[in-house]
Amino acid sequence: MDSGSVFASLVQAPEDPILGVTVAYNKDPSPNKLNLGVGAYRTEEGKPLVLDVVRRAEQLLVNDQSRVKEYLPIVGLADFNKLSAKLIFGADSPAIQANRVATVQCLSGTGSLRVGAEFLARHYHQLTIYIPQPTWGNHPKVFTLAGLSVKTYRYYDPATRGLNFQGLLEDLGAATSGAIVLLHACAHNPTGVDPTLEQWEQIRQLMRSKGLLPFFDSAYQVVALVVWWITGGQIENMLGFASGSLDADAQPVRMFVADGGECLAAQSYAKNMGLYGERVGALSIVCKTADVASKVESQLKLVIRPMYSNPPIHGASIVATILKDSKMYDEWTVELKAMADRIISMRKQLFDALSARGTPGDWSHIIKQIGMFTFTGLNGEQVAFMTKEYHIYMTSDGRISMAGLSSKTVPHLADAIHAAVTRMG
Ligand code: KET
Repeated sequence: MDSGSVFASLVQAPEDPILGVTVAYNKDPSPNKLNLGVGAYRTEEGKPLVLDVVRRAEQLLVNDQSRVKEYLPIVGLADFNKLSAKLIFGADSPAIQANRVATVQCLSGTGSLRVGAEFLARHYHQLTIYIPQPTWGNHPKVFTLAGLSVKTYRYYDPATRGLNFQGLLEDLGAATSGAIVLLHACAHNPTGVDPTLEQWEQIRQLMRSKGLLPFFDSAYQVVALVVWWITGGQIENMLGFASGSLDADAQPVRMFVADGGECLAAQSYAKNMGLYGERVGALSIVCKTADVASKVESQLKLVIRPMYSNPPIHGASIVATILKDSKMYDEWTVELKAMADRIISMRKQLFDALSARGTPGDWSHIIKQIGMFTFTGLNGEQVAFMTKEYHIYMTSDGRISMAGLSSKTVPHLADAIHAAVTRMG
């Protein structure tokens, strides 16, 4: 009896394309079901992982009787903000030294993107934002609801399963001058395809020449870098990073800061510290002068205060505890390396399993792509088939979360892909 309800005319909304995969998975009674939808790390036993260093930081926080539950300032925990800016821009970043970075603690990556977008919609002269095609499914919604107008630039070429660099340059070259451009800082989601450093440099030059404003989404920082270093056999670099000696220019975000220009960056600690549900993130806006940065921060407070007043304290305290203690920081990178190693091993095992089955097609992209996901190239029909017949859950664009796989489940997935390709090809 809903006819009397003032909401009776509502239609049932569809589930979210990514988070809805988990909803469907949870409803499936099959003992063989496998969730490769959401990008969340799982252990070899298929269990969620809380990092040891996070447990230790939490213990320290609980034992510290001087800690209270007062409201944080609107911009969040000061230590956390400073450490987050250092993590993304580098400890010796000239922009940080010159106090021209405004950093505010936000609700994980999504909240940071939303606060940044609301700020731009109010204060930036161009309301158009270009996002890559394809991109994380939530991007267009976050930006549209904040009041920006979303356009796309070419990014991925399904034929080569690589970057459509020519298309990207053409589209950004034709973009309205001054427009905002969303860039994935590393480990592009869903494709796992990143520009090379040389290509980044060309993108930077083009964007700066047209006055396009970079907005970096950094949801996979460090995880992706660790994977990259390991695959390049340069593990020393990772340890160098822990001690702060990694070449600062080796990261796209830092290239854009080094040229003295302005940019925005949304950071998430969901994946790289496994703090998904704690909702810890930061938005940084790099400005030309300290004076502008101070005004920007004051305006960010006006965006945040009526939205959620101020951010939660627990997750940011965990992050600050780890980042400011060099021993805990090192432990964190070692645990990250273990996660990255497991993801890379899953890539190799899946590739080998498909080769062993003689599955038609070239599957080398499984080992070439970067980060948590493999963009398989499977189409919506093949994905639906795998879900129905094999109880394997993934997003309909054919993306699989490699972190959700284990040595035990690889054969089941390989069987499913083989059947999908040979029967639904
Ligand atoms: N940016 C990108 C590119 C991204 O993949 C995610 C999450 C986020 C931002 C936001 O993460 P947050 O938890 O707000 O810090 N992606 C995974 C989870 C999700 O869709 O919410 C995913 O793609 O599976």
